[in-house]
This record gives sequence, structure tokens and C-alpha cells, in this order.
Amino acid sequence: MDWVTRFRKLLGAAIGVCLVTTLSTASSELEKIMKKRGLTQEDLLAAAKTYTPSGKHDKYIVFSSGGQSGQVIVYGVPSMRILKYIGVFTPEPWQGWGYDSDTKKILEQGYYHGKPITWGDTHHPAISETDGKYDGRWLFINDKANPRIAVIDLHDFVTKQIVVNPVFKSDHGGAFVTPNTEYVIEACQYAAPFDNNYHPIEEYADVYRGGVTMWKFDRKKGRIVPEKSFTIEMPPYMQDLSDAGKNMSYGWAFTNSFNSEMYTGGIQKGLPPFEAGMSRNDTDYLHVYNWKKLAELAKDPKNVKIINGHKVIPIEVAVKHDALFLIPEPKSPHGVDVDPTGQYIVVCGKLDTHATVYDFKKIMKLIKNKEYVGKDPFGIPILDLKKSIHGQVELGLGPLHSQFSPVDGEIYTSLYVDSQVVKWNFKTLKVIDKINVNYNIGHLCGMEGKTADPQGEYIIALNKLAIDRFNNIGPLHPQNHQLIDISGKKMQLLYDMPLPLGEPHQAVAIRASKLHPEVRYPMGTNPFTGEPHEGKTLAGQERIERKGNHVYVYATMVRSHINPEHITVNKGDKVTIFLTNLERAEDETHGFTVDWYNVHASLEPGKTARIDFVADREGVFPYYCTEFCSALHLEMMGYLLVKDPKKKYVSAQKVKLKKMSKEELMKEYKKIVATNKATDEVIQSVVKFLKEHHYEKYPLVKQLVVDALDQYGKIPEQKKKADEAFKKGDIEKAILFENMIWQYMVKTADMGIRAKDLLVRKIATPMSEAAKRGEVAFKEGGCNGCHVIGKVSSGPDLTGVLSRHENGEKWVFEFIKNPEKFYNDPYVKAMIDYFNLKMPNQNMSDQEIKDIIEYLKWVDENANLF
Ligand code: K7E
Ligand code: CUA
Repeated sequence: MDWVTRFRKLLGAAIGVCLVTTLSTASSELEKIMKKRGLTQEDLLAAAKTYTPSGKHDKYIVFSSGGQSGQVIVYGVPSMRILKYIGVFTPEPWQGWGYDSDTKKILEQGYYHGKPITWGDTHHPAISETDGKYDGRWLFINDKANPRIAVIDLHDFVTKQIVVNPVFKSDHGGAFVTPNTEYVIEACQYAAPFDNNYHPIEEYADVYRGGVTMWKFDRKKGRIVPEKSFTIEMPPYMQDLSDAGKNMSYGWAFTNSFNSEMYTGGIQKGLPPFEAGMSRNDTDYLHVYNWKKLAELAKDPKNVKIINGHKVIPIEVAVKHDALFLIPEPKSPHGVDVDPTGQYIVVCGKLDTHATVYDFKKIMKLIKNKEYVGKDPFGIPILDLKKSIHGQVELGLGPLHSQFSPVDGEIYTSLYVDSQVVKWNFKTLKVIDKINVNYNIGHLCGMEGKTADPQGEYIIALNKLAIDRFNNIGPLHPQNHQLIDISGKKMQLLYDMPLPLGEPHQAVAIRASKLHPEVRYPMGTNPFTGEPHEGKTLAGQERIERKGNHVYVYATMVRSHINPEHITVNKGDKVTIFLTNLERAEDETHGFTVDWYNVHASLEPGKTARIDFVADREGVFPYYCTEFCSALHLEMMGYLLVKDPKKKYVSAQKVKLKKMSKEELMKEYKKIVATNKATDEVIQSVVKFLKEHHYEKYPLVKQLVVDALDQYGKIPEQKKKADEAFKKGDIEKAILFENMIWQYMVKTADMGIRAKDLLVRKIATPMSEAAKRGEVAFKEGGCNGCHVIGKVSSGPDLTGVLSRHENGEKWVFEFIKNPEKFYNDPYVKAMIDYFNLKMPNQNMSDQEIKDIIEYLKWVDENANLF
């Protein structure tokens, strides 16, 4: 293969893609498309605000709950491009999540009372905070169905821990974090006995309980510490969403509820259903509690009951220490959201058309003066609703959740029944603007919209129903995330994104600049400990060890082979395969699976993973790499051979293979050695170029060079083996090792050429718009099929063509326009004879030809780089 040619082609493909046509033709083209597709000016504006050209990145990253998939969906704003599904509570095959032994261990942490749970109902993701602002380090999410919280590391976007709530039987008001991520809040939803015994429904008020668990988070270790966590017992009022106070209200948290009636249903006994009984009263209760004080209390064993091995602060203790209060809130509320200053707490009515704005200062005054209007049946002091609030605003039907913007007092609230987002001011209590969404919005996601530092710009409406928005794909429709521009006076709907994993209740968005994920692991890392994996295997350390009936395989993966390639075990053996991806190159992930054994691992660069199975079936089982990682990816395979020790096997060798003669072998050997030498020369020339132009000054280029040299560094060892084999007269083996050398060279060159290409773009003189158009015309017109810049290929090199002829520009212009006229020109005739090809008429427009000439001028200016 000719690497120089490849380089030229790559170079041609990579440099500046820009305006294809002039502006005036562009606008008429635009009009044509608008007409054809029925687009309005407003549509075009919306498109311009979201469309993200190839290679450009998003400003914000959104983490959306994956709903019943038990996963987290990651996408970008404003492009709304989905970037990843993170495996969390449920198996995710691509990532090997739940199919290799390391990830199985994490999923096992989430087994509920020892029972494997392979689904989850995720609702509320939360990003870790410092001083009430997102710090981009960790992500938390709850599972409502099986009360669990997961910890996701944003260094690699991988779930690192799952904790199961020891006392709740469901949760909803989590995950929310306190302003320095001291604790992760998980509020109960459906009240149930804290123990795991039977208690008749008639004992609801006596034995069934709700509450809030405060999970202690160790920031250094990046793990929840269950021993340091505790639960605040609360009445069985069906606690719902929660939010932590910040700034002024730091140390406090707020959780609302929807069944202060303590209604217990009984439709089958002829009673009205839950929905009627639970919404009977005009008000429910907002729980106001001092988590800071409660955390101190929880340290003293006197103050806690141990239930299921977990600390619970009884209601009486919280009340005695003035750490738990109730305030009425309009019936069956849903969202509770604390504003960026921490002074205002906004509760939305769900069944009430109002939002209620509580004032933390007023609440504190009432608490300080012990001014209560009464106590609930559990002895919790109740504050007066009217005296606690700043005011109420009529917003529309079914207000649910709210998000804030940097504009003082500005708030955005979702209206579920009205299918609208309403913009209003929680200080002046005035409605400012409304926009229709499609349809039945639940949460809405602002950019860092619930932190102390909201960014504004966009709101995403997370709609439960899509109805008619997309092509019909059967009765189950996708959910619809709609991007709304909130930067202007009126809100503008920009984009509909169908989400095929429902129901994604809540999403949180963070500036991308705040995230700093890694692209590779230190070699041999176990991502779940951050330490070297027990099975870390470096090149040369590959081996198979047997201990009794347990076979341990220490394997490596690197483009494009798995070492070892044969694993023979006995039927009934336990098999453990450790796999290390030796790659350093960005995005060079390998996957691993074995036929029939239901195992799969994803091996990102540097990672080690473990796979376990019992070889319980005799036979031949291919294993292979599941990522298309290189041109020889299909060859990245091996065989697991399981034999039955009780059986006698008769040899089946019958096919006679023709052997090559010594001369034939020598010929092949010489050929591959010559190819390797030539390839190495190309590599050396690229290396020379890179060094001369100081590649190390450009971090991205440098990274590619490091990746390239990593591959190159593997060659000497192979060369030694090749030479040894040759010396011993085993030419066949020598050829195979030389072939391996060539493979490494190809990979080196591949990366090296990418580095050179990038470097050229960094150091070449800037291209004029005309030259950019000219390059596009050059490529799209097919000129590059015969002409390679800087090299003679099926046609002459065009470097310097403009000075090759007198009045060069004019000559080239005429020649491209009417090549036929020149076929008898002595110079052209000589060329035709030499290349055995005639320059065809490509029917270029005058403008295109002029642009190509501009491009050729740019080529000449940078001739030293080609
Ligand atoms: Cu869907 Cu926050 Cu669970 Cu509201 S929740 S919509
Ligand atoms: Cu590694 Cu395909």
C-alpha cells in the first residue's frame, strides 16, 4: 500500500470544507428548499440555533433519566444529539454492563433483599455541587421502584456504586444533593412499614412510615458511605419531591407530600379509590427539616433507632430538637424548587392552578418565635401557610416543576394539563409569557437551572406525550424533549427530539466546559476501584494458569489480535478470563465475547475486565472482538476448546496440505521484508516532517504521535522473533512475524498520517474563501481522481502548474474549460502519451475554474508542506 498516496488523499479530504456556492446562489437555493419542504423563516432561524455542523461540539451536556430502562441518557444542547446511554440499574450490553464480572458486582450491589433486579425506574438525576453550583464530578440517580441510588463517575461516565435503601419500599424525592454534596437526599414515596414484616393496612397510621434518607457522600472516595447515612422518620404522608436549601437556607431541606389524609384506598371493598381519598383535603404538607442539625443528632446512638442495620431518627427526636416542621401546601403538590438565593421555595400545585412561593425568612421567624398553628397527629409543629409565604400566582392548569434563570426573579414552570411552559416572576408574582409544548410536559430542564448559578439560554420541555409529532411507530410512542430558546423576550420552540427510552422524568444540564472526562485508563485499571485490576496483564505476560478445576486466562487485546488465541479446558472447569486492552490510542475500544456463554466485555483503552463462566458444554466456541476496531478486526478472534475428559477422541487429520518450496518461501519472505522497509521509510519521512515542524507544540497532534509511537514501539520485539526464526531456518514463521511487523507499521502510519494532516492544517497559510470553494470543486469535480497534490499519480502533480506555462492562470483556465482543444499541443500530447490518459472535460463553470486556480495558488504557497 502506498502511504504517501493515502496521506495526500486524506489531506485533500480534511482541509477546509466551506461554502460551495456564492452567497447569492446560496440564498436562491435556500428559497428553493424552503418551498420544497414547506419551511418558514422562523423554522430556518430555529434550525440555525440548533444545527451543529460536523465536528462542532455542544455548549451544554444533559443527563436525562432513562426512565424504566434504568439507564441515564446523555445528550448535547443545542444540537440535541444523543451521546451515550449509561448502564446504571439494568444490563447494557454494549458497555458489557452486567455481562462481565466487574460490572455484575455493581449490579449485585443493587439486588433488593438479595433478589436480582434487572430493571429500574429512574426519575431524578443530580449533578454534584460545590457551594450550590455544579462541579461536574459525580452524577446521582434514583430508582423509584426498588428504592436505590446510583453513583456515576463523570471522569468516565460509568456507574461506580449502587446503594439500596434499607427501610423504604419505594422512593421518589431523590436524588437531590446538599450544596456541597455532603449528602444525597432520597425521600420515600409510598409509605410502608420500615421493617420487612406484614402489617395490616388498618395499621397504616401506626406502623406505615415515610421519611427522607440522607446518604453521606465521601467526595474523596466518590462513594456513598452507608454507615454514616441516616433516615429521618416522617409520617405516612407520601413524601414526594425534595430540594435542599442553599445560601441563606443552607442546612435545611424541603420535601412535599400528597397524602396528609393518610387515605388507604380499598376500591375492592367498595371504597373510593386512592385518587379520591388522597386529594380530599385542600392542603397537604411541606416538610421543612434541618438536615445539618439532624446529621449531628444521628451521631449520638441515643437519638437513633437501628432498623435493618440502619440509623433512623424517630419523629419525636427530630421534633424535640426543633429540626422538623410542617407547612400546609395546596393539595397534592408535585415539585418543590429552591431559588438560587435560597430565600424562596416554590411549590407547584398539580391539582391547584397556583404556584406558592414560600419565604425562608418568614419561615425562620415563625420557627424562632415558636409560632405554630397546631401539631399534626405525630406531634410535628405546623406553621401557618399565609404567614410563611411571599405570595401565590395563578399559572394555569397542572403546574408541576420549576427552573430558574440568571434574571432576577425569573422562573419557568411546566403546566402538565395545559401543555405549556410559563415564564413568570416569583418576586413580583407576575406571569410574563407562555409557550405551547407538545404535549403534557412533566419536568423541564434549564441550563444549570436549579443551581446557585443558573445560565438561562434554553429550557427543555420533557413531554410525556408525543402524539402526532413523529412518524407513527405503533401504539407506544416516543417521549418528546423540546428545546426552547429563552434568551429573547418571547420563548421560541427550536427542536423536537424523540426519546426512545421512557419515561425520562427529569434531566439536568451542565456547561460542557465543567466536565473533564478521561479518554483512557492508566494501563490495566479496574474502573470500579480505580486501582490496577487483579488481572492486569501487560504485553508478554499473557498466560493460562490452572488451579485445580479453575482455569485463569490472562489475556491482552491490541489491534488486531487477542492473546492467547487458543484456550483449551475440560468440561466442567470454571473459567476466568482477564482481558486488558493494551491500546493507548483514543477511542480504540475492543469488545470481547465467547460463543454461547452469555458474556461480553467492553474494553476501553487501558481497561482490564474479568469474565467468568463454567465451561459446562463440550465443544468448540469461537471468541472474538465485538468492536470494528481495525481493518483486521474480523481476524481478532480465538477458540475456546472444551473437551470432555471422560471421552476418547480419535484423530481426524486427513487433509494433506501442500507445502511451499524453500524457494517460494524465500521469495515471499524477501517481498514482505522489502514492503516493511518501504513502509518504514514513509513512516520515517512523516516523523521527520513532524519533528521539523515541532509537532510537540500542538497538544492534539502530540497525542496522535504518542499513539503512533506506541504502535511503533511494538515492532522491535516482533523483529527479534522474525530474525530468530529466520536464523533457525523456519522461514514460514519468519514471514508470519514480518507480517505482524507490517500490521504494526500500518497502524503507526495510520496515526502518524492523521498527526501530519492535523499539523499541516495548523501551520499552512490560511485559505481564502475562494480557495476553499476551489478545493471543494477540485474534489467534487473529480480532479483528485487523477491529480494528487505533491505527487505524480495517474496524472501530473499540480504543484507549480501555474508557473509551468507562460501566462499560467489563463492557460490553466482555458485548459480546464476546453481540454479537447489542447490534445495536439506538444506539451499536452507528451503528457497524454506518458500517462496514457486524456484530461477529460469536467464541465466546470467559470466560477468553479477560477476558484480552483485560487486553490492551486494556495497549494503553491504551501508547497513545502506537501
Ligand atoms: Cu415524573 Cu419528578 Cu418522578 Cu414530576 S416526576 S413529572
Ligand atoms: Cu478489536 Cu475488533
